[in-house]
Formats: sequence, C-alpha cells, structure tokens
Amino acid sequence: SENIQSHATKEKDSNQVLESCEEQKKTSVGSSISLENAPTLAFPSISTADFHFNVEKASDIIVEKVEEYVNKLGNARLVLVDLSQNSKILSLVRAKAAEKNIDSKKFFTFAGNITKLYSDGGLHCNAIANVTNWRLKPGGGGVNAAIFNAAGPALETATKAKAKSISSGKAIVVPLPSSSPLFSREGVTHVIHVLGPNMNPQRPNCLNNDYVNGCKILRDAYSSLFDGFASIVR
Ligand code: AR6
Repeated sequence: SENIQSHATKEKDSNQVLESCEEQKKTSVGSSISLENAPTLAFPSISTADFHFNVEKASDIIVEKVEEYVNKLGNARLVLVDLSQNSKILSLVRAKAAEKNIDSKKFFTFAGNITKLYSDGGLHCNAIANVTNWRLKPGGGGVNAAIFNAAGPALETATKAKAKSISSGKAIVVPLPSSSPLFSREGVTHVIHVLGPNMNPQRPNCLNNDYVNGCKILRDAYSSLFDGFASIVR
C-alpha cells in the first residue's frame, strides 16, 4: 500500500507540473496574441535559388536590412520563409539574427510553402513577397510560379494595372482582389513583387559574379520590399 500511495503522490505531483505547464502555455499564448494579429510580411530569400546569389552574403544582408527596418515598422512582423526546415539560408539568418539580439517576436524564420502559410502552418500573413522576373509574368519556377498559380488570374490582372515590368532592386505593391484564393483562404491582402540581382548566366542581366554591384542591388531590393510593406502598414 505504501507503494501505491507513493505512486499516487507522484502522479499528483506530475499533474501539478502539467497544470503549471498549461498555465505557462496560456500566458505565453496570451502575450503573443497582440502580435499574432499584427501586420505581417512573409518573404523568401531574394535571389539565392534560381538566381544563384551567394547564401552567406545574402544572409548578412537580410539580417542587416531586418535590423534596420524592424523597429521602424512598429508592431508589424517580418518573417523569412523557405520550403524546408533544413534550409541553409534559414539557419544562417536565424544564427546571425540571434547574435544581433533582434526581437524574435518581430522577426523570425518559418519553414513552409509561402502560398499556404495560414492553411498549412497557422501563420497569419497579410502580405507576402514574390521574387519575380523582370516581366512580372507567371511561370518560371520557384516562388514566382507558386504565387501566381495559387493566386489565380486575379493577381496577373492586378499586377498589369500597376506595372508592365520591374527592374532589379525594386519592389511593386499589388493589392490582391478578394476573389483570389490567396485572399480568401490565406488572408493575404497584398503581394509585393520584388526583383533581385541575378548571378545565373542562364537568366537575363547576369552580373557575372560582380558582388559589389550584386550586394548593392540586393540591399536595394530588401529596402524597396520593406518600404513597400511599411506603406501598407501605415
Ligand atoms: N514557398 C517558400 N519558399 C520558396 C517556395 C515556396 N513555394 N519556392 C521557392 N522558395 P527562387 P530567385 C524559396 O528561385 O533565386 C523565379 O522563377 C527558395 O528555396 O524562387 O530570386 C523568378 O521568376 C529560395 O530560398 O528565387 C525569377 O526568374 C527562395 O524561395 C527567378 O526565379 C527564392 O528562390 C528568381 O530567382
């Protein structure tokens, strides 16, 4: 009977531990609710896949630009996304952002498909960045194909109304019509197209490893993207 009693006591203890964990969970969920509803921009790493831009250099620039903008944006959040949890760019940026003590409620990384952040991942993002091509056309590969596909023809029409082309280092904010599935299913109200520097000889305007120019254009691309986001947050 002694054994049973001590077992019962242990169980009670572990229940108390569980309860206090539940409390902690409630508190931490409670305190993040205000930021969960905060305006949020999800963005992929510009130029580091199809455009072959060096990931180390890109990660420095992402962290530098996030640090510059995160406080200017008030409560709004910035989220770097990539498809895989093992993404090199996500882990580099996570480590460098932690070193610089960037507020992890306002900036974090997230593994998931940028077209399904809410339906698959439960992450509310009212704006998403599309790394596009100079003609702002659907297709190609990567993020551009995924976003134009998921958004349907409404995005192409809304984009055409804003611009016919985009130059590298620039961003264009496009309000998404509510008829788009990205709007109704994911809660995305704006797509911000952005074009980065290209280091891939098979793609137009290759910079042939000119990283002086390339880094400058990548910085400009992030500035234009975050300025575009700031303009819809205000
Ligand atoms: N969700 C989240 N991240 C993604 C997704 C997705 N669905 N697809 C790719 N990524 P890329 P670039 C990540 O190649 O290097 C396009 O076709 C990917 O792993 O889309 O700037 C355009 O039309 C990488 O980390 O963009 C241009 O022609 C990041 O998104 C060209 O490719 C960017 O990969 C631009 O090349």
